[in-house]
Amino acid sequence: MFSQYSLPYDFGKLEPHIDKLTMETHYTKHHAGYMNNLNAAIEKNPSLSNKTIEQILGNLDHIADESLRTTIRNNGGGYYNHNLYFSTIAPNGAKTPTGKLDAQIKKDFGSLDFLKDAMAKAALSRFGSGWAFLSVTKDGNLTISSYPNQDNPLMDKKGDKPILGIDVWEHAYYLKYKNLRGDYIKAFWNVVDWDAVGALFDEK
Ligand code: MN3
Repeated sequence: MFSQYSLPYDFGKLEPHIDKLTMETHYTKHHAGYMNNLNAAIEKNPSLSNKTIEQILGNLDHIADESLRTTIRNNGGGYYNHNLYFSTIAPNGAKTPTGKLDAQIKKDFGSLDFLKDAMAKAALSRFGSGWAFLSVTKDGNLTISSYPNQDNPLMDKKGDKPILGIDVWEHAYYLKYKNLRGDYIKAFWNVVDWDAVGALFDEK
């Protein structure tokens, strides 16, 4: 059984950048919904029960039944993506990366601001619902990508591991920002905890 990343702070703590109702709905309804649907699908298909979520999403083609594969892709992807999202945002998180991640950002993007611009562009240009991710490649470089729905880099089998994701489904911002996705993305940078992102980079 998969469980949600447990949020170590109250839903209102990311105000004014991400409002309380959005955080609460996003975590207790959307994220919990993906997790519950994933667990229900796995309960009916015990062969998946001893696998990690990374193993499951990296081998979707091993699931023969098309309907089950779609269920796992959407809900397993949603479960994984939201665990990443909620575990890398925090009130009073580290405002800038340090150590190895900082060095790699400078090497691959020139500066943190260039990285933010590139990731914001990927998030803004995603038509409809989806995500923009910052990932580590198997060679240890950083790369930015964008995916529709709840897809993510694990599904590509290239060995990329996401370390930060911007959720650009409207449920992530519409209550406060309405149609202004760009304003939400700008606000998102205020709540990223670069220590959490750095820890994921280091454990790659
Ligand atoms: Mn979401």
